[in-house]
Amino acid sequence: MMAKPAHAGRLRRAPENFLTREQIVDVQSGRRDFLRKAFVAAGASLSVQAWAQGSAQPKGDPAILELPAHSHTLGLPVAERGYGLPSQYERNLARRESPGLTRVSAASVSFAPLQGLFGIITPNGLHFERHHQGWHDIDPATHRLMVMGMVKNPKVYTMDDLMRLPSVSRMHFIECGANTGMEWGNVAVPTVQYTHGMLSCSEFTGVPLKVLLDDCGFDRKRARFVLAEGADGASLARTIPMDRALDDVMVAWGMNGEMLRPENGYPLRLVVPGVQGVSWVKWLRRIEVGDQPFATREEVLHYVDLMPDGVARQYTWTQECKSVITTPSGGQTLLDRGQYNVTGLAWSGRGKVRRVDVSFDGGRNWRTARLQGPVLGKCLTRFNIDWTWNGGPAILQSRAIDETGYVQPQKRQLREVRGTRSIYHNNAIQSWQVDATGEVRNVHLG
Ligand SMILES: Nc1nc2c(c(=O)[nH]1)N[C@H]1C(S)=C(S)[C@@H](COP(=O)(O)O)O[C@H]1N2
Ligand SMILES: [Mo]
Repeated sequence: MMAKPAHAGRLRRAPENFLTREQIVDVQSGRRDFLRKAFVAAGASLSVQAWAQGSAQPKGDPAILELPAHSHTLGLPVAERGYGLPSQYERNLARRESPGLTRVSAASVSFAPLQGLFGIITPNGLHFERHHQGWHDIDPATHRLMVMGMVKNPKVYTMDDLMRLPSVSRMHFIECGANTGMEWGNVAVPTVQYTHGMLSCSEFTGVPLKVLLDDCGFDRKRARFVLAEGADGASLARTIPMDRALDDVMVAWGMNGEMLRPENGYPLRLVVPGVQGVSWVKWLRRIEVGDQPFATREEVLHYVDLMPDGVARQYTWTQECKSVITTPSGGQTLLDRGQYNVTGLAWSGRGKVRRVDVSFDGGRNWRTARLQGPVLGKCLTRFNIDWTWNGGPAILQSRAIDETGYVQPQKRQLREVRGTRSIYHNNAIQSWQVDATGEVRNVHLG
C-alpha cells in the first residue's frame, strides 16, 4: 500500500466557498480559530504514521473504530427515482447566481462550481447558464430547424430528420465571452465560481453543420457567412464565418451521453468549438446562409470590447488561451501546512494546451504542472502540481501556453493593449493569495 505523505495538507473543501452569515459572525468574534483547531484535532487523531508503518489498526478515530449502522443494516433497494441524484452531503455543490453581473446585463446567469469539480467534464446539472430572455422546455416533436438563404434547396428539418443523419461526438469547452468580466475593473469577486464559472465542458453529440449545408446545396461561390438563430424570445442570432461553419461546428442534441438539458438549449443547439458562448445558439431554429456578416443586435451592441482609442472590437470569434487554479482558490482555507495537490483547468480556443506553469510567489518563479490526459483541442485540460505550504503567505498563479505558442498574459499586459473599459474576453492570469492563516482570497496585482 502506498503511504500517504506524512505531512499531507488538508483543505476545507467548502464546495460553495461561501461563509454563511453565522460563520461570518463566528469569524468576527474569533470563534473561527476554535473551529480551525477542532478540524486539525479531528484529523490528527488518525495517525498517518501508523498507516505508513503498516500497523494493523490506526488508533483513536471513532469513525474507523465504531461500526456504523450502514454496515449492519439492510440498505435501500434501487434508487427511488429512475434518474439518480447526488448524495445529500453534496447539497452545497450547486450553480449559483451573482448579483454583480447585472452590470453586464439584466438577464440571468448561473455559474458552475469549478472549485468542486474533478477532471474536465462538467456534470449536466452543474453546467453554467446564460439566458438573454429566460429558458424554455421545448417539445422536440414540434421543434423545427430551417436552413435557408443562399442554398439551392431550403429545408425544414424535424428532430427525427436530424437524428438520422451521420452524427459525431466530441468534447469541447464553452466559455461565455463575459467570463471573468468583473475582474477588468478593480472588483475582486470572492471565489473561482464567480471569477471563472461561466465555463463548462461536455461531450457533445450532433450532426456537423457541414452535412446540413451540403444537404441544402449552399452556394459555394457566394456564401461567406451563416447566421444561427434561436427560438427563444431573444431570437438570439450570431454570424459565423463559412470556414468555421464547414470545419468543426455542430448542430447538437446530445450532452454527456444524454439529450441536452432544457436550460442548455434542448432539443437543439449550435456548438462552435473555441468560440465564445454567445455563438452557441440554444433552441436553434434557423440557419441562414449569406455573403456578409448579419450585424445582429448580439454582435453590434453586445459582446464587443471598447478599446482605449474608443473604437469597438467586434466579432471576436476565438476564446484565447486561459487557465485558472481551482484548488486552492478564493474562499477556501488551508487548514495546516504541508503537501497539497494544486489543481486547475486550462483551455484555448485555438487548439490544444501545450503547457501550464504554476507560480507560488506571484509570478517570480514558475514550475511546470502535470497535464492530465486526455489533452484535446478546444477542450478543458486538467493540470496538477505538488506544493508544500510552509505556513507563510503565498500568491498562486497559473499560466497556460497553447499549441500555437500563445502565452496567457498577466492582467497588466492585457490592460496595456485593451485598456480598462472592456467587459468581455478577459483571459488574464488569475492570482490567489494564501495568507498566514491559510485563508485564500482573490487579489489583483499591479
Ligand atoms: N437562443 C439563445 N442562445 C443562447 C443564449 C440565449 O440567451 N438564447 N445565450 C448565449 C450565451 S451569451 C451563452 S454564454 C451561451 C450559454 O450557454 P449555456 O446556457 O448552455 O451555458 O448560450 C448562448 N446561446
Ligand atoms: Mo455569453
